[in-house]
Amino acid sequence: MTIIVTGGAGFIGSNFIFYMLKANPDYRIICLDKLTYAGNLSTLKNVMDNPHFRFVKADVCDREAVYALFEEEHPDMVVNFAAESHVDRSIEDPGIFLQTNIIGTATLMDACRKYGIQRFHQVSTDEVYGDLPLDRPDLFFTEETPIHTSSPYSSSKAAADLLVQAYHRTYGLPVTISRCSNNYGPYHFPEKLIPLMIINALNDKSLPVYGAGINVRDWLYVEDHCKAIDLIIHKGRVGEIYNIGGHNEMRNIDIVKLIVHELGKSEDLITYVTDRKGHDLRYAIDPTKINNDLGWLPETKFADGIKKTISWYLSNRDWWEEIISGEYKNYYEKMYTGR
Ligand code: NAD
Ligand code: TDX
Repeated sequence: MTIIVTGGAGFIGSNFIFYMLKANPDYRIICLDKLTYAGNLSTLKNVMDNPHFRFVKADVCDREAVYALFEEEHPDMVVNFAAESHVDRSIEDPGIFLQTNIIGTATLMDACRKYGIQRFHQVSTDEVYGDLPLDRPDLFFTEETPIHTSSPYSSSKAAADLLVQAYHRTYGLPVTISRCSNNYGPYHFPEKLIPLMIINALNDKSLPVYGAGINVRDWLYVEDHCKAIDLIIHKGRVGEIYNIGGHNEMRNIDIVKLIVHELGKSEDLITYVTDRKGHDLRYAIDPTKINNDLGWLPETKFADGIKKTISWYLSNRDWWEEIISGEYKNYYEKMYTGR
């Protein structure tokens, strides 16, 4: 079995590669990644010498490069993680989100049509469902919840999902889609809430909470997401969408306070800043379908996962110090100075 994993130098894609090389040691895994600001070759250093692994630097929108790789490798499956993934960046500059997330997905599926494939799996997000009200804890996203996006990021992901469904219906492409809630864990890029708060707290920098900090996210440890995708690509039904989430809803402010306490820092570091435009209030996944159909259940409790994550950032300072000393500095100043 040969699998092309796109976006494998990023947060979830890299964790998926590590998981797959362990869980399916006879598989060949090829990572195709453009190495944007979010992709980091050092993340993959422990697998670079693995004979079952190959890294290819390419853009998913580059038709020639994608077709050449298919001709060379004849993949059995493609798992598409490659994306521009940060909501705040999409608000600043939507164009690249449309390019990578929509055109990139179409280009990969065109290659799958041309060369044949057993499965094209699209890694989507719960954000395509929009948000839920804070005062209706009884409501959850199911696979039947209508798409209703808020940000350029989520709109580009929803557009990609619609194209994936169209390629299934029109061309019979054997596809699956998964829509997961917020992930956390090792190799999470420092621009996102949890790593940003861990790193800022460690550096005694202020902790910028958007609005009142009462927005709710449904957190899942990244390895549980990887296990769900492994199940879906092997046992999931073609043409189906699977929601992934573990009923772990938390308010942003409670996450930030927990990190502050775990690190023995002061809550005085917390600063309330101008809210994100169009900020989604609450995400909450109903995972009944993947529980019932594939027997998937999350294995890592948040209390354990967040401790593991914090301890990973403590013992992998080189990884994030290199990131935050580069281009990230300009990003941080632009987004947070005087906010
Ligand atoms: P990330 O930003 O950490 O990584 C994205 C990776 O894609 C990087 O390695 C980057 O170099 C690569 N990439 C970007 N543009 C590319 C292009 N044009 N061609 C090839 N490679 C390109 O993102 P992530 O958080 O790991 O998310 C991975 C996927 O999972 C995304 O599709 C995202 O929408 C989805 N998702 C993320 C979460 C989350 O909580 N992080 C939750 C649900 C779904
Ligand atoms: O500095 C911050 N302060 C803050 O209050 C940042 C970076 C975020 N926040 C808030 C905004 C959100 O309510 O924290 C929450 C989480 O923010 P992000 O980490 O940016 O994640 P989110 O916007 O929820 O999107 C994530 O989950 C779904 C991923 O980035 C997406 O790729 C995924 O699809």
